[in-house]
Amino acid sequence: MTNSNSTARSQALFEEAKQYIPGGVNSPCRAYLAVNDTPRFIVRADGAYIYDVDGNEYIDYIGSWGPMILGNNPPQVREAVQEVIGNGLSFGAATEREITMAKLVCAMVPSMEMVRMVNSGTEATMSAIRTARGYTGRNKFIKFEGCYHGHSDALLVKAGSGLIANGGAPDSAGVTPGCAQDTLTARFNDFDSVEKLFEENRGEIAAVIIEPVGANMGVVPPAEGFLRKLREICDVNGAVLIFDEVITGFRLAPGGAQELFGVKPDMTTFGKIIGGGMPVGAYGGKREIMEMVAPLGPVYQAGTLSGNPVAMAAGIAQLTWLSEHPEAYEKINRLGEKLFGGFREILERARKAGRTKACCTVNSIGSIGSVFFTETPVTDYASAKTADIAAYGDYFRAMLKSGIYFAPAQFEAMFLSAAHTDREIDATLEAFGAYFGE
Ligand code: KE4
Repeated sequence: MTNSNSTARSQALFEEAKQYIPGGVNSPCRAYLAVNDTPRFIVRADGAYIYDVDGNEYIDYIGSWGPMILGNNPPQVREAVQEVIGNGLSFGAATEREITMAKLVCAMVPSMEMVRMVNSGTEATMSAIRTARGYTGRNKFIKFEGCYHGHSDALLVKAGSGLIANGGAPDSAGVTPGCAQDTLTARFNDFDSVEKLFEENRGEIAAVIIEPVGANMGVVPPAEGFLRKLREICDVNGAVLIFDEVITGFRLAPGGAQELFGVKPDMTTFGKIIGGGMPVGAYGGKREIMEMVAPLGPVYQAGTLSGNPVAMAAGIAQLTWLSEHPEAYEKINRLGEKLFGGFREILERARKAGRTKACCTVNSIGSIGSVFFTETPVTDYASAKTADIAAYGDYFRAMLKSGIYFAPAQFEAMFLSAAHTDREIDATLEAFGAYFGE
């Protein structure tokens, strides 16, 4: 691609946006603050590519932060939306398509016996915690430092993603001590820290919520046996094990991380892929737990646009295609291996050649991964935080100039899609190699 790399139009739009929208963006992850650059305003995306308002074309490794597993603007999803949009955008009433979606999710994810649609991952995790509290009659729950589960108050404690993008505090103003007092935090991949909390809060812990693969402190896979031990300690203590599979769901396997690792949670939360790019989240799991949810049970949760007919059409089209094309997973996992393995080889050569910028650690699993600018192996939040944010910013800006669109923050994931091919991977490896002096 021969990009002008002009950002004139993006800059002008950003200045205007900042007058009306906090920070000029509707989500901090898009602000490019952590990489000290101008946010690229996007005009369209197609397949493995995304295009900004200045006419620049990029190979896309964000994919709308995960939803675009089929690639951008996939015809299967677009046509499904076009088919239904003429019937009305929303009814606020029950529709058959919601049954189709619920049955599809339960078929793809065996631990799901009953599911409720919401409009975001945030709503899904917030509702799952409330349901677990209602089901157990307990107040406290455990989350893990560096994991991000959306922006509901009780979960904005030692969280990841945009909270730590700029090296900031992992907590948020406006979350009251009352809201956060029942949120206990353990360390990812440190089972002793979990055991300690259960001992100190015996009989008081309603749930453990975890990203089965951390992806909001950068990508951090679970240590061997870690998830199984969480399963066991929750069983012993009668706590609800919640897998937040907003990123890993329908991506690491059709049944998500729980299928890949063979560990069955009591509840699972979804977002991103389940909506095919439309605003959809979902939570569900064991029938006896989900029967606590209104109108059946005493745990209240509602939503004007939950199960929206257009969003359901998009999500059903994407999930149906994924469930019928297991080869898509072979492809994105192969390309992931090639890309992240290629990064490691380039860095090894750079290290051997003594080129200074080669102090990086690459974590990956399947079609997601992160390049951390630290020589420390990254296995949790503390080790992720040793990364040099400024160095990441320099790398990000250089790669963007080479037409490669990575996450504009060190503590995010990169996402591949079924629309990526060897051509994009080879071009990315070439740009990556050039950056590290090859
Ligand atoms: P949403 O409310 O953004 O749909 O989902 C929240 C959420 C929940 N759980 C996990 C594991 C997540 O990764 C997310 C959202 N992820 C961020 C990216 N790190 C979304 C991007 C953004 O906030 O703009």
